[in-house]
Order: sequence, then C-alpha cells, then structure tokens
Amino acid sequence: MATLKGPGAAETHDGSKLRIGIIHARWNKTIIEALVNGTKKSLKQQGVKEENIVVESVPGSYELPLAVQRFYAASQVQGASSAVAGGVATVTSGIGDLLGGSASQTDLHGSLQPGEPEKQAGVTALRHAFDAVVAIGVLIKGETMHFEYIADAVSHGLMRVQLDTGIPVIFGLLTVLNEGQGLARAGLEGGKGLQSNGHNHGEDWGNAAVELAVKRRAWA
Ligand code: DLZ
Repeated sequence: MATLKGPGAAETHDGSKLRIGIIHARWNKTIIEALVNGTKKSLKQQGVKEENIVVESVPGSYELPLAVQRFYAASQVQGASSAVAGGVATVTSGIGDLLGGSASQTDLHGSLQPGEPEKQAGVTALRHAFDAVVAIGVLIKGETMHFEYIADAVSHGLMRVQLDTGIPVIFGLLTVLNEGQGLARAGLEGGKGLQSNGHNHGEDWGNAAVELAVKRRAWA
C-alpha cells in the first residue's frame, strides 16, 4: 500500500554547479554509513559532482551544530584569497584542521565561478562557498535523559546556524527509540517486527539539499 508519509517524488534540479557539505556524527556507525551513502547517492543523481561533495565527521550528534557552523566558516576563510583574486576557490585544509583532525585537500570549485557578480564583491561572495550542508546523526534513546537533551540542543543549534548563515542546513538527525528504528530508516533491515521498506532517509536529505540550494539562489 502506498504511504502518505514522506516528501513524495523528489523534484529534479540541476545540482552540477553546487557544492554540498555533509557532516556526520560517528555514533551508531552502521546506520550513519548507510545514511551518508544514501545522501551522496541522491546528490549525485541530481548532478552534484563527486569532487563537490565534502564529507567530514565529528564524534557525536551534540557536536554537529558547531561543526556545521565552522565548516561554513572554514569554506569562507579558505576561499578568500582566490575568490578575491577572481579565481576558483581551492581549499587546502578543511574542517579537520579546525577541529583538530587531519587536513584534507579539497577542491571547492563549483559555485564560485569566475565572473559571477557576487564573486567580484570579494568576501560577500564567500557566503556561497557551500550551497547547503547536510548534518547527519543518529540518536538512540537510552535509559537516561541524554537523548532528550541532545536531541533538543542539536535541533535548535542546527536551525540557528541555518538562520544565522542563510545557508540551508538539512536536518539529518534521526531520533529513534531503538536501533531497529534507526536501521529501518537507513534502508537496512530493522529489529524484530521492524521491517525496512528499503527506504533510506539519506536520499531525501540529498534531494532536499539540492532543492534548497537551487531555490535559495532564486530567493536571494
Ligand atoms: C553521549 C551520547 C549518547 C549517550 N548517545 C549518543 C547517540 O545515541 N548518538 C550520538 O550521535 N551521540 C551520542 N552521544 C554522544 C554525544 O553526542 C556527544 O558526542 C558527547 O556527549 C560529547 O559531547
């Protein structure tokens, strides 16, 4: 039977000029990996180039809001010189540096194309270094109040970063009551009595990132 839930058929958009960040927590690794893969799959289906998908991780979901904020800031800082010079932005170190991890060599060309009016405005242009960021985490309810506090803080934090920066932050936080519910929402077989219908929510998040990134440009 068809379900009424979900975003319906994804709209099709041209993601070929977009640069998308994915930041994921590492808690509940199996589920996270499937969600990240699902997100990447739909980003690519919408035309986003592999080299324009930048993936970074943090320990747990609680770290996501700051990481998204710094990820965005890092892309601003790192892109500065080349954007001002009118060239294509190249990032020589990613959020790994800022968070104390390993540096990554990431080519960020894509949305900062030479000749774009906003690029000539120098720093202002850098607001477009990422067209959208997908924040992915899996919170599984335990015996204590941890779940409630983290879910609440992360939800508010991600919304705040989105509104503060004006860059779409896609809410890829699963807040589930048990592991089976998480597996099912990642397109994996769930626990007892929890059959997955094979749908991976990460795919919805990738589609949402492209749609919002494209529409946000039109709304600017
Ligand atoms: C501490 C904690 C717990 C209990 N559960 C989860 C979880 O289910 N999913 C998740 O992403 N992170 C969890 N964490 C870790 C916190 O998010 C955070 O990384 C630590 O409290 C350190 O700030």
